[in-house]
This record gives sequence, structure tokens and C-alpha cells, in this order.
Amino acid sequence: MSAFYVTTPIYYANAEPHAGHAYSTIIADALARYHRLKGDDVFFLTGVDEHGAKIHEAATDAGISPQAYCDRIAPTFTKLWERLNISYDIFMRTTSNMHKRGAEKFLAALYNSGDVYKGTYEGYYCRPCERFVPEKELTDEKICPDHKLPLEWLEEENYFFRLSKYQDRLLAHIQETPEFIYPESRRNELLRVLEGGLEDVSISRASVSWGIPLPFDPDHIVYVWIEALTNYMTALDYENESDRYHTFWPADVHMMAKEITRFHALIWPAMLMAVNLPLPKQIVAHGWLTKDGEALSKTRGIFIDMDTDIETYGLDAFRYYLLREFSFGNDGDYRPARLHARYNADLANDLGNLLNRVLGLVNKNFEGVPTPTIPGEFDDEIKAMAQATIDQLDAHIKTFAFDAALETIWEFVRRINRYVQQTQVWTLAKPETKPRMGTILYNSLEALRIISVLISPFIPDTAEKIQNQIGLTEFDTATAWGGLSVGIEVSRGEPIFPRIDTKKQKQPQPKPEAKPKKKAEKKTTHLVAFADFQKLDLRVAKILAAEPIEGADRLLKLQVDLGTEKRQLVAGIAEHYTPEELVGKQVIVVANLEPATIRNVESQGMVLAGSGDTVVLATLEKEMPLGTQVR
Ligand code: ME8
Repeated sequence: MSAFYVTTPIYYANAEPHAGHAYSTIIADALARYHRLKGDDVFFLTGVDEHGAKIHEAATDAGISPQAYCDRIAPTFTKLWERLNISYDIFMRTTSNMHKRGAEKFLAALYNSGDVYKGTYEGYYCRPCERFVPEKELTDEKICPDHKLPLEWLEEENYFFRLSKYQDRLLAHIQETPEFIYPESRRNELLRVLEGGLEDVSISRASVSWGIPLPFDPDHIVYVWIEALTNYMTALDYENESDRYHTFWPADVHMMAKEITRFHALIWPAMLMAVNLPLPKQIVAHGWLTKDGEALSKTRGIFIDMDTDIETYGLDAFRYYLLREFSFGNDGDYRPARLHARYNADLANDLGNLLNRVLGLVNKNFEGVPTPTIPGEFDDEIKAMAQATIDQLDAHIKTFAFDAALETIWEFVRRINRYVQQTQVWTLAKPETKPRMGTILYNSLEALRIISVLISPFIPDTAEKIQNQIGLTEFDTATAWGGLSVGIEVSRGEPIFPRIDTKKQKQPQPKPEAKPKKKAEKKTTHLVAFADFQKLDLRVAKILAAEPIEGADRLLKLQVDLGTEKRQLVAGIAEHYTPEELVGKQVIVVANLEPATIRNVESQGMVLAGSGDTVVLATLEKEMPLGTQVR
């Protein structure tokens, strides 16, 4: 059993949590649960960052003391985590004594390292960031690069940490430990920062009163960012260096969004180097959740109404959507319509119906889980696929590709749906075929049990519901095929994901000028004769190469193999696929489209893709020989 320590940032307690905090915490929760499932000894930290000027101001505005304000905000986080089924092991509060004492010990050690000195700070300060913006990042307008708000000129006596001294060691560490900063784009960004040179950082604030006094000069308050970073250690009882500390430090994953990686990947490791402590193993940054492409902002009224969506679709649908829809590291635009679509397609249709159908057939034809006695077509294939699915998950989770992990599981879910269909199991109730029917149903139930285990880190309530309906009384985490006992009584309950009609969703009211009648008319004119459809020559092709087209952000130039010939095409998919992702993919090409010249590049055909809010290439469910006709 290996130890696994994962953290979210500790969120500012200046306001109640929002969907962005939920996103980060659900990701970390899925990771923690996955490692627990694998048998690791997991410690999962989340919490609140309760000191500093921001909190002081919010408390003043509310007319209460900072401590009373923090005591009011902290439960809004813990309540949300309960609602979102977050399996944290510790909820850190930086106003706790454990944290204060641990932070003091750390700061004393930092001071004793000789890398702390007193100096005067003059510079442009961003209050929302609580940081001085370095010279290099300053624009003529003196606007914060993150908040786009005017900066303040500030001068004060501060203590500084000699960050510049650690530049070469940090550079070497990042270069020698490629996994230290993930994803690669963030790593490159931080390498560029390092190459540009590091300035020393101030670690105290004379003008702030709400915080922890420096142990070596109590007239100064430790800068909230420096203090907050130490929470990852103080939470492990760094003060007493008890077992928990020795078991879990260094952290395995510090999870966060991209805007705070500099603190975590440069300043925090340098501080740890100064006090001779091991560095966290990975700094991992996901993208931002946006609304209509814009950053969430309370002041600008840009927010995500997660309460309504959780109420409509259930918590697991919300978790599933966040984990399945967005590719890790990139920003993701939150769209209730996509949540709705995923709910009905993946959860209600693929998974919910499968469970319902299989349990219905078992209930009708057998007393409990039937005995598998008659092996037949497809059985070995699905057993092998169960194992292959399990094997692929580790690699996806290692790269935080939750979307790919869930898609891999859903390929298996869809395969089992097809197994039920291909074997026409519902027609086998006659005495001579009933043993085969029992075998197919056993296999389907066993597949569902394994699926429930695999989805449990992501949608834990659903996993439990499935096992309850299969008749298991205690959650069974075994993934080896055949673990399901014969004879247990299944209990088909309510559908786990009843289909949700679009009409029931809150819909924006149609504008008065919309004329639905005309729409209906238009629909009928879209019909085409079969003969017309047959005129299209659709073929299976493979992408051999892909490259951007200069001056056209949306377009890619593709070289494809149609079996009998090679072609060049232009496709408007550059915003949705990187060239590397495309090479080797089988796609469907309209082969008899008139050639066209697009941005000076000749295009001999067209690649088919689903084109809505996002663009997804149409592929065949299995590979086929190149040039095969698609009808
Ligand atoms: O930075 N999308 O606290 P914070 C995704 N106290 N994630 C988001 C998000 C969004 N739109 N908005 C916020 C702080 N987050 C410091 C951290 S740690 C030692 C101190 C998440 O309340 C994301 O994890 O501003 C981001 O990094 C974090 O909240 C910032 O939280």
C-alpha cells in the first residue's frame, strides 16, 4: 500500500464557493477516490485560506470581525463539499491553532536558513491577487494581467525571501523531473519565467493586520500567500512531525487551476529547498470553467447556477459532466445544454437502460443471479474487454485525462448494450435456450458490477445504486471477472437515470418574432430522396498527416489514405484537434465532392464531423479497410 497525498488549493474565505471551486475539488476528489480504490493510503486535503487583506475587507464590509467572518464562510464550503460528495480527509482552516503553530515553525526555519532579509518594497500591487506585480509583467496602463484592474503603488518595509538564489536549482529540478509540472504547456510557461530570471519575493506585509505575525519580528504579518502554502505541511502536523507527516510528505499532487502555478511550482519549492525539505512530486493545473467563454465573476454577474442543474439532473450527472466533457488543462465552457445531452445519452440511455433491461430480464426469468453454464459467441470478447478497460484507466488517470477514462468505461458500457442486442437474449427464454440466456445475463450483470467499480471514483452514488440493484449489500471493489456470486437476489429499483425531457428543462422563452410554423414547414423541405443520398460517395479513410494552414486559425491541411489513392483535404477542425491527435485516425470522407481551393490550399473532399457547440470527427465504431463505402 503506498501513500498518496492530494491537495486542492485552500480557497479564499472572502466569499462563498462557486462552480469553479467545485470543479477543482471534484477533480481532486475523483483522483483521491481512484487511488483509494487502487488500495493506496490516501490523504486528501481541501480547506480555506482565511488571512490577509481581502478577508479583512470583506469582514469590514459585513460589519463583523475577521474571525467571525471566517466562521461564517467556512461552513458554506463544508456544506457544499458534503453536497458534492467530496471525500476529503481534512478541511484546513488557516485560523486553526494547528496551522498557526506549524506555519510559525516553518517561518522560523526559513529565517534560520539565512535566506530571509529585510528591505523596502516599492511597486505596483494588485489587491485581489494580494501580490506585487513584477516589473516584467507591467503594462503601460498598470493593469493587473489577471484581474484587469488598476494596480496601486505601494511602498513598505518588508522581509524578503531570496528566491533568486534558487533559480538554477529550480531550473535543474524542472528540467530533470519532467512530471513535476503538468501539463506540458504550464511547464513550458514556468520554464520561460525561470529563464527570464527570478526576483526575490517579499514574505511579509506591514500594512496588513489580519494574519500570523512573523516569529522573528512580530511587528510584521506574514504575507498570506507564503503562509497559505505552508498549510500543505501544517495539515500533516508538521509542528510535531508526527506519523501523518512522515507518511504523507512530500505531497503527490498539488491540484489547482493554472493562475496559481507560479506560487506552487517556483516559490513553494524554493522555500522547501531553503529549509531542506523534500519537494511535492507534482504541481498539476487544470483550466478554468467559464460561462459563455468568460471568466466567472461575482461582480460582473457571471456565474454558473450549479444548484439548479444538480437539482434537475442529480449530483452524479453534474460530476459526470464536469469530468467527462472538458479536456484536462484547457478551459471549459459550462453549458447546461451539454449536461442535458450527456445525461440523456450517456447516463439515461447507455448506462441506465442497460441496467434496467438486464435486471428486468433476470427478474422475469430467474430467481436471482443466474449460473453461467453455456459459453457462447462474444463472451470471451467482453471478458477481455473488461480487463482491457481496467488496464487503460491507470494510464488515463496518470495524465489526469478524466474525459478519456470515462470514455473508455463508456465504450465498455456500449459494448455490453451491443452484447445484449447481438445475442437477442430476450428471445432465449425457451427451456432449450434458457441456460444460454442465464449465461448471457450473468455476463451482463458481471460487466455491470465491474462498471460500477470503475465509475465509483467519478460518480460514487451511482456506483452504489447499481450494486444495490444487482443485490450486493456491501460495496464490492473487486474487478477480476467472475466475482459476482450466483443466486443473489437482484432488486430492480427505480431507473437510476430516468430520461429528462427537454420540455421540462427551463427554456429561454421564444422571442415574439419567432414563428414556429415556418420552422415546421422548413423541416419537411429538408427531406431528400434515397437516390439523392446514394449520390454521395462516403469512404473510410485514414489521416496520414495534418498541419496548420498559415493565417487560418480554424483550418488544418490533411493528407488522407483512401485505400486506392491518397488525397489532400482542408478541414475546419483546428480549434478542436491538434495535428498530432489526428494522425492515424480513421475518418469518413465525402470522396466525390467537387474539389475546392480554400486559402490557396486544394481540398479534394471533405471529412465528416459532428458540428455543434464543439466539433467531433465521425468515425466507425471499429476499424475497417481503407476505402470501404459508408452508407
Ligand atoms: O488562489 N475554474 O484562492 P482562490 C476552475 N487562496 N477553477 C477555479 C475557478 C474557475 N473558474 N475559479 C476558482 C487562492 N477556481 C488561494 C490559494 S493555495 C496555497 C492558496 C479554483 O479562492 C482553482 O483551483 O482564489 C483555482 O486555482 C482556485 O480556485 C483559486 O482559489
